[in-house]
This record gives sequence, structure tokens and C-alpha cells, in this order.
Amino acid sequence: VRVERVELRVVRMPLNFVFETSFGSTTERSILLVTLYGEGLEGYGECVADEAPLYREETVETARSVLSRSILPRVVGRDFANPEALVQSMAPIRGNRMAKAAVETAFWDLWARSLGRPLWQILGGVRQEVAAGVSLGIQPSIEATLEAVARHVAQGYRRIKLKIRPGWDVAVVEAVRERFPDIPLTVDANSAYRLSDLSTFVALDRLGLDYIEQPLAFDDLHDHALLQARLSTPICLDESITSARDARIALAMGAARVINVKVGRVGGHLEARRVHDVAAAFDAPVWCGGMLEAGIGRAHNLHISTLPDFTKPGDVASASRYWARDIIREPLEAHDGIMRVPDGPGIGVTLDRELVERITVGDPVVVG
Ligand code: OSB
Ligand code: MG
Repeated sequence: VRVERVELRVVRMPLNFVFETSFGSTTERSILLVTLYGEGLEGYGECVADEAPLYREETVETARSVLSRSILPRVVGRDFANPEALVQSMAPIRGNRMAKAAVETAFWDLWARSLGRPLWQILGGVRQEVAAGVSLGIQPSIEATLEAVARHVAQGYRRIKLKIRPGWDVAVVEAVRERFPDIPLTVDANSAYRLSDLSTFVALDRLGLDYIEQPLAFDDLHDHALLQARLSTPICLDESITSARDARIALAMGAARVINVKVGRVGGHLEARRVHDVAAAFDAPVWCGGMLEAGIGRAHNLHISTLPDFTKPGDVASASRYWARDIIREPLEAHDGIMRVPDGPGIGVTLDRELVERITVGDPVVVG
């Protein structure tokens, strides 16, 4: 498929809730959208980078800059036989995986549409229903946390993840576990702790958590291995895993036993599938992480979640949890904690162009 033209635009969307993590508070998102045009079709990608580099290094601005200066000149006007060929063309560019993923996922969508097949089938998916969990931000109080957990459990979500940070950890998790003795429960620290906080993790280790997500520094596999050796609860790595090689090293050295796969963090579907394959070879379960995506990113997440080793519920909750109005026409909603993967060619969703135009910030950039 020849990529004739590419459009970049940023849309601004207010979240339905304040999302507080150990690294910051989000009330509104600026989302970079990529549209590829070719063969009379369109393919859509959504960049997961946020405005500030608090999760990983990339931001909306770095992604936009690297895309327009370095990535798009290698892509626009070229004919790619398949996504592998597109990934090859971007390979000389180091890092910047979120920027690459925005184009790569858009190309998978375009390519699948050109073949008239749903993306999940082309990726090698084995199911059309995906178990959804929720990621609950840090709440103002334990009471508010219990209320939020109760509400999402009642909605049928298959796993509850609580964001933690030093000073907001053992007490709140104990309270939730006491009130809900049997729910699948996890915590996510977003790298807020050090190995010297071992006593906190020993306390969490008794609470029947499914895993502890990214407790230590984003770039420190060694300390995660030391911590994992002291815990029976599996460690799940998120920020630390940017590639299949990272996953292999982390699993081989015992730094984790579960992997959170984010398509954007690892550079696209091709690398996400490789991460999945490495984890499967280690008998380590994977699940699909979320980055507060709008409809395009959420749809891509659903499609990758259909691969066989995605055996744990992902952060792929109902779009209506996040947004008063999503940028796509199709509602992506969980029913009893299950999300249905869209049918139809490509990612199987269509942009609400009128809304997208209205919430666009600045001028779209068109190349080609
Ligand atoms: O660590 O998984 C994370 C959101 C933004 C950045 C990082 C993370 C998250 C979430 C939210 O946990 C997941 C979602 O509901 O999209
Ligand atoms: Mg995480």
C-alpha cells in the first residue's frame, strides 16, 4: 500500500474524572492523531504521548517534531508491501517509539482496510471478546476509594487496579481487600518507590494481589529482580518494557513475571506482538495497558488484546468512562466487564469528523 499523504493533528479532550497517579494529575488530554491516506482509503493512529514527559520521555511535542522532521519523510510517497516494510523504513531512527507507533498502527489499519479484513484477524487474534479491568487513580480518601471500587465492581469490571504512591499504599489496599475479599486486585506505582521501601512491598505481598505493577525506576531492571526475589506476588513491568528484547531480559533475569503490553510504548503492533510472543515463551501472562486513549487508540488496544497470551484483563474500559463524547462514531463499551472487538475492515471504527474538527488545537499538518 502506497502512503500518499499523512495528516497530523492534535485534539484536546476533557476527561470525565481527575486521574491522579504517583507522577501527576490529568484532567484533560492533548492527543496527537495520525491519518494515513492511500488507495482511496484512510488509516488511523493515535499517539499515546502526554504533554509532559512524566511517564516516559516522549511528549506530544517531541512526537510531532520527530514525526514531521524524521519519520514522515521516510514514509510519505512510498509503497509498503506490509507493516514489516514500514517498520524497516523507520528502523534507523532511535527510540521515539510512541511517535513511530502512531504511524505504524495507522498503517496496520490502512493495510487491513485495503485487504478488507478486521485487524484482529490479521494480527493473529483468537477471540473477539476482551476482558476489561479499570485503573482507579489516587482518590481523596479511603472512603472515596471504597466507593469507586464498589461502583466499578458493580459494573462488572474483571479486575480493579489501584494507583499507589508512598504514603498512599498499604492502608488503602488493606481497606479495599477487607471490603472486597475476592476481587482480582492489583496496584500500580508508576516507578514511585525504591528498593529501600521493601517493607511496604512485604506488607502488600500479604494482600492477595494479582501483581504489583512497575514499583521501581523505569530504567532499573536489576532492582526489580532483587525485589521480585523477595516477593511471592508477581511483579508486572510497564514503563520498563520498550521492546521484545527488554521483555526477554526482564523475564530471563526474574525482574517480572507478568508484562503490561502497550502498543504505543513499544513502537507499534509488530513489536507488541513480539513482546507477547516472548512472554508466551516464558509462560508469562500479558495484558493490554491503557494510556487514557480516545477511540482510535482504544480500538487498536482491543485488536491487539485478542492474541492468545492476553490472559489477564486489560486497561481497556468503556470509552464513556473517560469521555463525554468520543472521537469515533461507534461506542466502545463493556458489558458485564467484556469489550467486543469491532468488526469490519481495519480497526472497524469511523472518525466523528465534525467533532474532531471542532476540538482540534492549532492547524493540522498535511504532508504529501
Ligand atoms: O501506568 O498504566 C499506567 C494512564 C496513563 C499513563 C500510565 C498509566 C495509565 C493508567 C490508565 O493506568 C489506564 C487507562 O485507563 O487507560
Ligand atoms: Mg502502569
